[in-house]
Amino acid sequence: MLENPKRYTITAALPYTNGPIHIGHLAGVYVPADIYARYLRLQGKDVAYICGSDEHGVAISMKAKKEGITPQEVIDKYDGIIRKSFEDFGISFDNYSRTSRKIHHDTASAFFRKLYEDGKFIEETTEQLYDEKANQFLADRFVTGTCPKCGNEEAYGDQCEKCGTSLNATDLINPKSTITGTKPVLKATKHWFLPLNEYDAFLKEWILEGHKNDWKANVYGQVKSWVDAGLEPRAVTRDLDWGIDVPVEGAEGKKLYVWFDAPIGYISSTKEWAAREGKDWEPYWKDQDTKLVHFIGKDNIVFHCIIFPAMLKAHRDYILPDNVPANEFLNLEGNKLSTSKNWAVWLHEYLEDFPGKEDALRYALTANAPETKDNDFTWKDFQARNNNELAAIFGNFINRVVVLTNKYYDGIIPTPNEFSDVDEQTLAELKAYPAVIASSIERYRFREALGEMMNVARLGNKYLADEEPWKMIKENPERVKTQMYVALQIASALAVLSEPFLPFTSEKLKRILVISNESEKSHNAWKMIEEGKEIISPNHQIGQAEILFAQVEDTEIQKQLDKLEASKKANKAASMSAEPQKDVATFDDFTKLDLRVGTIIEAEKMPKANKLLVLKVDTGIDVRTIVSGIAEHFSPEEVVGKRVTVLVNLAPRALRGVESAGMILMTNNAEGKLVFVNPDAEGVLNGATIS
Ligand code: B3M
Ligand code: ZN
Repeated sequence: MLENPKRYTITAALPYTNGPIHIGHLAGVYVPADIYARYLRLQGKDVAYICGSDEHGVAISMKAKKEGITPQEVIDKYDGIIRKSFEDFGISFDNYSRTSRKIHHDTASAFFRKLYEDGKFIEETTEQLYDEKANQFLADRFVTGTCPKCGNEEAYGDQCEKCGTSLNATDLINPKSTITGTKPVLKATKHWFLPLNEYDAFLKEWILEGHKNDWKANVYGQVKSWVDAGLEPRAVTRDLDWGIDVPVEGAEGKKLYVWFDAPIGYISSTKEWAAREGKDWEPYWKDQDTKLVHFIGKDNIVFHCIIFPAMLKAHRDYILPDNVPANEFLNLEGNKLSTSKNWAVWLHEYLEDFPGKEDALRYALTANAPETKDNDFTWKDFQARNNNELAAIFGNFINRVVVLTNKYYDGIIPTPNEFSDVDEQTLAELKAYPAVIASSIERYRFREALGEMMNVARLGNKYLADEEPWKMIKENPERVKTQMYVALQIASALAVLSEPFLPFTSEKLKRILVISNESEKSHNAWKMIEEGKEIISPNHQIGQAEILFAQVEDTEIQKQLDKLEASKKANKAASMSAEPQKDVATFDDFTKLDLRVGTIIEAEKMPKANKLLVLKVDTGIDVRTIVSGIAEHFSPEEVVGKRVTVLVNLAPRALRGVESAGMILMTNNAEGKLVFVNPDAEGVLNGATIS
């Protein structure tokens, strides 16, 4: 672990531009990385916080096919949404680039060429599945077929989602191209592989021995199990039509594997930033005194701890990450987050639904961060965190201090008298917090750090509650001056210490307390608190109280829960597959059936039968009795007056002694509920069988 580095390069995983950002991404990557970057800047450190859109790979091509637009349209759309939502949410990237930009294509190509020229790759020709109709090789996800393990007929080329086995596309029985539906053939193709097996000793020494104690157990454990299982050469090129061209002869029509180019995106984004800022990018990637930290989710560990480091090592002049504090996953209301199932809280939607509550989400996600195990986000917890913690503890303390200062002193900070023991002790406690918070942040324990920051607000609340200046003001106004002075020191410390976690609140609080962001004081504020120096001094004029954290109301929470409920229904509908078509009926067969529109005019339960209703139906020809097996789904009152479709020439038959002359047509809606045939009835899907 690098102590006191000269500079920091902090990367956050480049999001794929095939969908917007959701709370899982935020909790796992962007919020912790942002806390870290903001904290370091407050220490006056030299920081490059780097990110950008990951715009290559099969995920993008698939999305384009699905939406019927071009890959370029897909990436433009989602890059726009993602970029704006990050900005509105206060994620303080120094640069947010795109891997579709020229600077990245150039950087990634040059990287590949260097390794190629230095003989770091092996070339191999293998047989891959090829769609002759579409004239293209099929990436794993473009092939489905029968899983050789469990017989699931809809397994993908890389994985069977039924039994979880990871597969090669060539393992599938009866493979089918998802592009044309045809059966693919095997065709030889040449690719370049990075021989990871040759990096085995390097990885063992660097991570397994070198980072045994400072890397998170979940990250270390995953790396160890990969290395112990034995590393194999990994293809770094693909037969695809979307991506960066492989820049060597004999590679026409081939692209770089997305996981080869994407991490190089960190480097190109740094270059773009440095050029704009008039800096040199190289020390941020090549100087041994730079601390490189990758923030990622756990599904990206192998790429950041094994493959990318092997690439950097092969290039010979790059530094390696000092740490990769990957997080576990965040679930939502007990279920796995899923883009395709729309089981998510989308950042851009959150920002619309909860204007001005950016920090409430940052807080809830950090307080409940999946740092050591998967965690669950629930809307109820979110509401409680905002109302019972942010508003009731932090907001309440600030409000009391600002209101009382205005009430007693017209907002001018009083000159304290002699400190009591309690004052001395409170100020001493306050002084200790910056180091405690810093230590947690530097060990990537952000939820712990957040808890300590909130303890500063608790300290303030306790001080006021014990001292009760509002009772003292009549009998001993001089004592109250000291009390309010102490409370104001805590409030101004909160304005500074909350900045990494709650940047919007910190800014608002600085505005209320009139702590200028530009001033010398604000820049060194963290250190000043540590040294027990004043951030705001006697005679300083503060502003009026404002609400820092508005309540989150039950109705707002219910609205979000309803949204999720709607996703659940839609998923259920999508997963209900239509029954296969029956045997062909001739036109003659069809004309034998006499279907009429009718109205149910009377209904009663068949005695001693749970399922049957005896109906009187006006068919337009006559009024007849029909016995229908719908009593478990409808009460007699419900069906009277209903317009229905009736098969009137069905041979009559007696049910429990009542003759039934015809049949009323029914179907099931997406939730499996029996409904009368009416294609526009709620929830009736295409393919619903009429019977
Ligand atoms: N786009 C994967 C992901 O979103 C990927 C990260 C790239 S980081 C270089 O999970
Ligand atoms: Zn299977």
